Amino acid sequence: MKKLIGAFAAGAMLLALAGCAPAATGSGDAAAAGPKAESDLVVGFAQVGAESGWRTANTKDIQDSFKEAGIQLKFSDAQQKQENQIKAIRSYIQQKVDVIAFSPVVETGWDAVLNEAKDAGIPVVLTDRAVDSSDDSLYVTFLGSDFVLEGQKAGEWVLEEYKDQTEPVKIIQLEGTTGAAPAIDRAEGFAEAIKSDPKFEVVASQTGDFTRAGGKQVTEALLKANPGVNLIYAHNDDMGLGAIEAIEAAGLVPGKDIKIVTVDAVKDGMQALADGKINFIVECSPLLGKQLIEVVKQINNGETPEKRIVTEETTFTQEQAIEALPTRQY
Ligand code: GZL
Repeated sequence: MKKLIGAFAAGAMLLALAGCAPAATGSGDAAAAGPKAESDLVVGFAQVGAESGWRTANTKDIQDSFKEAGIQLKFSDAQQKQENQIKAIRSYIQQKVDVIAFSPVVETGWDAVLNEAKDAGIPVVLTDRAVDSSDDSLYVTFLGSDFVLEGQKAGEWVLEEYKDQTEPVKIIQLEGTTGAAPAIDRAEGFAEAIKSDPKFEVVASQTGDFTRAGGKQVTEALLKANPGVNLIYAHNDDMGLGAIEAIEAAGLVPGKDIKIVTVDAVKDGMQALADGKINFIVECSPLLGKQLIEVVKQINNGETPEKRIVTEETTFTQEQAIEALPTRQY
């Protein structure tokens, strides 16, 4: 009997060494089987939706990057609903993908499904937005912008723009999706930056859900309720573009009667900046595809990626937008 078991073990070892071992299915046997051929890797990506120009650019960059890398991508669009993202993640777990990546539409409510991925031995990468969880073992890496810094940059521009003004500056804030990391953090960073000068007053703050239609609707209502507004701070270009429509419908001149500062720097926003309808944009890069591929390769090779990878980004004035537009990638 012992001889039989010995022969079986030797045979299994030979099979494994000859690469005939069952391909790693992401179910925790990756280490045992060693790195897979990159063309055999399968990544499940649960995207937020298609709510803004930024999101469209982000989706395109991720899909193009995976195609270029020759790594298989399963992709889902959650139409900005958390329950759809959770469903997609569960489906990727069932399919035993090698890595799950997603941009959490809101910060909370992920622990249960991320524990299911952990129990299935499937590593999770957060791209773009963070989760608010006490257990950071639930994800390998968070790859995305520093949204608090983005809000601070917007606030610092406001401080400079109005430094010689003594009378009050009335501000409307167009918030991103309620509960989303960029909305929470951009509001925090902006408030932090302007709190030093009491002439600034945020007279109203409401979510436009990161969409152009939402930005227009909320601006129409808030302008009616708050006469004499000087500035609109929008958490993304799309809501800022909606605000432009509302300001013009009210017979006012955007960029002059009411100044606008936004975040993202997507092409439509940069065009409005170059045209003088927006006054300043803080960039938030959607081009996360290549960095995500690098993280996937590190995981496949048994390496440990950085826990937090912050994307590089800048800011644009009207003059800088005119210069940058011709070669703008998104
Ligand atoms: C920021 C991203 C935000 C963008 C919006 O990283 O999550 O979501 O600023 C997008 O345009 O809808």
